[in-house]
Amino acid sequence: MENKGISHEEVLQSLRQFKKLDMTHKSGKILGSMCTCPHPVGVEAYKMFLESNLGDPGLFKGTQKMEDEVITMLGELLGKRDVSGHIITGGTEANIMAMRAARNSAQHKRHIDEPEIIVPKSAHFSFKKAADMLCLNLHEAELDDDYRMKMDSVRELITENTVAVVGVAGTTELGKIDPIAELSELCLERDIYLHVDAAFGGFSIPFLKEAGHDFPEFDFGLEGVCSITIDPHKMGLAPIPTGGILFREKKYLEAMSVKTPYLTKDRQATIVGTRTGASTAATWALMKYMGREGYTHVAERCMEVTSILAQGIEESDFKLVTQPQLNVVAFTSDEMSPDEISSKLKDKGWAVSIASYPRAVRIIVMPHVKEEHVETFLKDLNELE
Ligand code: 0PR
Repeated sequence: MENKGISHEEVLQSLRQFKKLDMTHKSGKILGSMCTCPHPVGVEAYKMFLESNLGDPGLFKGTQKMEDEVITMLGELLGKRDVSGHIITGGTEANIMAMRAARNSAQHKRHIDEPEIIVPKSAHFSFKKAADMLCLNLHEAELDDDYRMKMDSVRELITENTVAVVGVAGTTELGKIDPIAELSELCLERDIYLHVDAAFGGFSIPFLKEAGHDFPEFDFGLEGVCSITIDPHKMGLAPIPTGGILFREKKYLEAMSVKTPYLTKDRQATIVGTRTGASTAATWALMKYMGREGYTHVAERCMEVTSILAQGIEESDFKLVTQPQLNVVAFTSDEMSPDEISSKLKDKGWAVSIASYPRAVRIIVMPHVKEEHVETFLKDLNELE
């Protein structure tokens, strides 16, 4: 750092240079991301609450009131109005919190030497972080032919040390929805904590369902579901990294809260201490502004563009890995590896990502991906050699 500062204008000039190196969602070229252009109404709300810290909520009573309202609105969306939870730093923190609540709740009932969790093979890598940090043994359940968690495999993996089972509603790589109703039944029967990772699907499945699309049950309407991850920064259009964690009962938050001696609230359950209120403000503003109608429109548009892309792939020399259930399309080719395809597409300016199971090119049709982008993409894809 220099001794003397530079002018505001010089700072801005340099920032613009850095910004030029970044890709933008608006360009339509980012095809492998679960993030999207944050909605301007959310951005405005976010900016208004930059100094509010929900880590010390007594100082920011308005923001705390908004968080309570957001949690109720999210609960309503996911089948139970009176849930407990927080707006946090994204899906990873949400999943870690859920695993912590599950482990501690089980430990309160009885001593477990080596707690275990069962996740589908398709689970997001945040569960590996959670297992590492919380000293949990992680077991991966097999998937069926349609890449959904295999119930037989889950049953086989359950032991007396199992503290949680995880199902995913909108898998990271293929957008699949695990058989949550069956998991719920099994977990109730065996008295095991069930967490649903709907980081991606939480802001679209309920709306698509309302619009008449056929989706399995996945939320608190199922008695066995103890917690749900839902990320407003993915299909909820909020600025990154806004995340959400909801618990069926307050006791799960209490099972992991610690004393906070000198703050305005005496206990805290989130992983982070100082916690931005801006994410809460953005989510509150967007849920009010968009309404169910607005979000249904966004989710339906994404599914329409997904169909156009999937159909285009089917009509080409490439092969769909599976029929999309949500707005994720994965494909392979007999001639080129996914890495080769990705690298050739990169030369044409497209940023796709690669699914690991099965290995395939993966595209997430987020709201910034429009029909015209998909058409140009398919043209470029068909010209690859
Ligand atoms: N759960 C699921 C089902 C997810 O898909 C993700 C992230 C998480 C949890 C973790 O959420 P956070 O990243 O908010 O902690 N899924 C995306 C992925 O790993 C995240 C992402 C987004 C990656 C944009 C790249 C990117 O450009 O693919």
